[in-house]
Amino acid sequence: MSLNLLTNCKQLDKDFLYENKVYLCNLKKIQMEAIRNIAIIAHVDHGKTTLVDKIMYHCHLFRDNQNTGDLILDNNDLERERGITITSKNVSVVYKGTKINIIDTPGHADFGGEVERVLNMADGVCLLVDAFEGPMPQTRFVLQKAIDLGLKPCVVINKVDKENCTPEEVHEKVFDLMYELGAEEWQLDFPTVYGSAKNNWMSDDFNVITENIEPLLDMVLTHVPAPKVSEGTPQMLITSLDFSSFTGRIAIGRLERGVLKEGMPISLVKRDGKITKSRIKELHTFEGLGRKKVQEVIAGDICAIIGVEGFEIGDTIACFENPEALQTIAIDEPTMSMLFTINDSPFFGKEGKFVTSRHIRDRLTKELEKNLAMKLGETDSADKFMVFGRGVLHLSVLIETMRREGYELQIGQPQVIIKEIEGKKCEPIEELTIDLPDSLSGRAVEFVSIRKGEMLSMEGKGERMIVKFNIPSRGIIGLRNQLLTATAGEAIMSHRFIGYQPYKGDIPGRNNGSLISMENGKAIPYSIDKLQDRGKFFVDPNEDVYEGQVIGENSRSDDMCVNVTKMKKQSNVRSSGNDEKARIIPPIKFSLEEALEYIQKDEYVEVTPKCIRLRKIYLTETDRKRFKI
Ligand SMILES: Nc1nc2c(ncn2[C@@H]2O[C@H](COP(=O)(O)OP(=O)(O)OP(=O)(O)O)[C@@H](O)[C@H]2O)c(=O)[nH]1
Ligand SMILES: [Mg+2]
Repeated sequence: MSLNLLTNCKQLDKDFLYENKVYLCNLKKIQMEAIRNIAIIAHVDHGKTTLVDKIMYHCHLFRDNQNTGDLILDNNDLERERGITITSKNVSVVYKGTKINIIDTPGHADFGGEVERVLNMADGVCLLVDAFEGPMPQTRFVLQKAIDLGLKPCVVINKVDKENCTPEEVHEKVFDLMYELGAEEWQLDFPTVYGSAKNNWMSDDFNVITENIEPLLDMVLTHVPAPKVSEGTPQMLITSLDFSSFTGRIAIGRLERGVLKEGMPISLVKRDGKITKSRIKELHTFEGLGRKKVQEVIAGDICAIIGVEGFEIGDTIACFENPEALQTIAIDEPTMSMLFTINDSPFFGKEGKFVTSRHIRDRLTKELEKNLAMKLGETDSADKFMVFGRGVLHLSVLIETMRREGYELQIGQPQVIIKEIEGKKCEPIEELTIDLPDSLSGRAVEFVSIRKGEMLSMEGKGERMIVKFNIPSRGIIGLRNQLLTATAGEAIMSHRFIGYQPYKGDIPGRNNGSLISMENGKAIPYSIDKLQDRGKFFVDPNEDVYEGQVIGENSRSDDMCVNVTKMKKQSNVRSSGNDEKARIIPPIKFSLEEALEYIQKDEYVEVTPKCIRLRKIYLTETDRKRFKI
């Protein structure tokens, strides 16, 4: 945990009592029917979490002089490091006597499953759109889900402080998009506010800067309907789960109908219709950043239930005597798979705590409980698991989390899921948007075309160009790296799955082969220096390497075995050139995603709490020849 975050947390703890008092005072004013449940949805980085910060400040969840920092809800390590939201979060505020339950959602396409799931708790959405970028691929995806679920959209055109932004045009585009997505008339009649979450203001008119974000909150109160509550026995769809080491698993969802009470017996209707009986031990509602124990919850509110056993997301908590199930949650299928296997490299067990196949299986099974867009498949070996997900980032976040928890494992090259549809081999296709400096757009088109992408449109915006393509998901793997290198980090790309289409033919792989270590031992600086004209290295001088490890990239297209463990021959004569003169170029260090996108079919990424190494699946050259992959 970063130091900053730690101090933040301590500060939060200290002020918890104070906040609770303020909160309870506010709460007294609430009439229970005054509830609004909203989800904040948008494309990645359009400012959702920043806006939720400002809402929390405005509704006095913190003391005026309390410094809680930015992006309060992006509170796990990975979210902080990457500056993106990965899991959705619930908070609640009280505004003008109404309790607003707010669900902050992730914007990256790989976490779309998370958004689909939590939208089931909302009655309305705040759709944020960047006033410069306009609707982007994920805007479309999340809006489609919200429209399909019959939620009321409220539009927030954010970042109007940006230079060259076009709020009016963006507003029109949002309308067109909604129309295209089949919104009904009452949805098309959406209210809009403009503003800058970062600068803490929202307004009905983007030319009129206001003092705060009240216009947005007023919009929510006026236009998002209070939860529809029908008469009858209790019904709650379990939409999320949480875990506490004291009380075990906690079921979270919105109570659709009836009343739930502490100690009450209930029925749990599983997704497949089976019914088990259970009892509610404790009930909580969301209050501020945390939760509060309550005696009873009435329909419309979002609550957390402790004590129900054997539940899964998508099950219904219903009346003990006459249980009636709600429609369960449907989520789009995964499009990508990766092989997870135990680490069998010579460095096995040196750096990790959890290394056996049972450890890995248990951890993966636990993940499936809450990560609905992920699936687990068996293989012919007890040590290997096929994990299916929505994209490289979706799976790599899990791998990175496991690595930090002390797991050691190896991952195979990401594969897209190929399907046979009407006798034809079909593959997932995505819409890809690349936003880059005008002068470099030619390069981007070239890269994408090689990867079987077809250009759909090209639109200039100031000095930048927005190019849209349809491209097989296969072609996207590794593209980000290539584009960033070619554009000196200037390209921004995002993609969205659109459907399956007939297979587009072979896509050429990496141009360069691997440099493979021939021996176990230390990488001697002298040897690295001698081999530098053969390619680029991934290992540091004096790092331990093993036979079969991929230690660099060959400048040619084939693989080459090299010996970096060779010492310089000792001689009596002092040579004029010695080791100190060796000028070793710093090695290339891959992030986990880069490594996963880099490897070939016959390679693994070895992931341990300390290292990310690349290796050949078969470590010796004879094996590689014998079992050609
Ligand atoms: N110029 C400008 N920048 C903003 C505004 N609102 C947010 N940002 C910046 O945009 C970046 C992304 O903001 P976040 O709030 O993390 O965006 P998000 O939508 O939560 O992103 P994900 O959760 O990863 O989808 C941050 O650097 C913010 O400071 C705004 O109104 N104007
Ligand atoms: Mg966010």
